[in-house]
Amino acid sequence: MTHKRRNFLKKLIGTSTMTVLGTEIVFANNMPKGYTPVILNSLEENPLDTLKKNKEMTILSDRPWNIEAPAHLLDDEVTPLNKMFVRNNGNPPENIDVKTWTLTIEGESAKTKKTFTLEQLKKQFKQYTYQIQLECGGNGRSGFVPQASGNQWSEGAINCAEWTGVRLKDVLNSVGIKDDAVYIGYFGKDTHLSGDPKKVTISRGVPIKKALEDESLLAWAVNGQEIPLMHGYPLRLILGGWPASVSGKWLEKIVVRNKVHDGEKMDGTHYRVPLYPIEPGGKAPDSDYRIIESMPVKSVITYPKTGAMVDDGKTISLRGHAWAGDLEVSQMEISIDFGATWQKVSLQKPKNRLAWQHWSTDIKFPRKGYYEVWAKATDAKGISQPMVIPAWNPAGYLNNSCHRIAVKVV
Ligand SMILES: Nc1nc2c(c(=O)[nH]1)N[C@H]1C(S)=C(S)[C@@H](COP(=O)(O)O)O[C@H]1N2
Ligand SMILES: [Mo]
Repeated sequence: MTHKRRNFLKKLIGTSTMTVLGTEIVFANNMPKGYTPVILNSLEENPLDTLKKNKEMTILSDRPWNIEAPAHLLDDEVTPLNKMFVRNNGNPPENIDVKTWTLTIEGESAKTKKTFTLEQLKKQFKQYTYQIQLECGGNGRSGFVPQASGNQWSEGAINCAEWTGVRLKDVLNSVGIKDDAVYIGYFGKDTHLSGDPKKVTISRGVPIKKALEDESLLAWAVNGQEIPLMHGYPLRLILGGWPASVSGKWLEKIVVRNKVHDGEKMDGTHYRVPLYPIEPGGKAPDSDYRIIESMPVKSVITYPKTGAMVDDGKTISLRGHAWAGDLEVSQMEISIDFGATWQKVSLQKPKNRLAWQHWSTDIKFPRKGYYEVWAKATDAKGISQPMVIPAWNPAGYLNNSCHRIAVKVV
């Protein structure tokens, strides 16, 4: 229900003998002034419906929108649009006209400056589709003690959808990159929460080497549809395996830099972690931080849902996904005895580089009682997920500890 309509109803309730609800409010005279009958609250629109998101998604904040998926919603091999997490730093642009939307490539290390319409991008360059995993650098932040500042994501700021667009390298090469290029940076059309048009919400980037990878895309479609507004319509950068903050939404400009891009949220504790372990709640001098690049190995259990009740003696299937930043996942294990023993489970190859990998197994629990299923992935370099929360850092990045679910055998 719109605010207008709700206010209209409120007014009616205040002034008339109540027939708006199809019945009389018997004790209407006793209602405090300005009181909204509960029934009207329940008629209010669910913002998840308006945003075309699954009703089980969790809203972390509504200004800006930050929404995540509970782990069991991530069960699909290719994440559907309605289960993709949303991470906005500002407000999405309004009144977008795809026909006049342009992308400009410039910067001190670009040989020229060129501007493309979406039509030109689509016509002039070969199109590719890749399934790419995007994980917010702060996914899992809620696990840190003491609490680290930022959105308190649990496991669901990750997805792996199929993005279609042109290769960033094809476009950059058509503009020309100077020999001294080291980094690219993006600018999007979203607006700052303060309303100040001069303020940039976020402008991050990656080393030129990452930008020139085959899977680095300028995308206008996801899962065969136009990108939803919340996810960067009509054009976004896709740089898989790195904190998703480098995958700029509502993309209008890319700069080729002769130094590390110095855009908004490239400094301080933004997407940066201390070079060495610090005590929980501690600090490190600004010079002792590094920019997060490839994300660490991680996995999620998507079936069953935590809290599942299983009949004694019954075999059930367990499944989920695993990913490891720029690397492949080489092994997946689960434990049902709090990590005392681990069993290898079957793990598929990724659909393409930078896509997550599906794992599954069948399992029978030995007898009635409470169990936890823990899942642990190991990357191609032999590095595994930690069982406990890894290095605390001020902004709560890179919590890749094992996902755990509760199962009761009855
Ligand atoms: N222009 C712009 N791009 C952006 C952001 C943003 O706020 N503005 N958020 C970034 C962050 S922090 C993340 S995790 C991803 C989230 O992408 P999604 O909302 O499509 O899941 O977009 C990134 N790209
Ligand atoms: Mo993020």
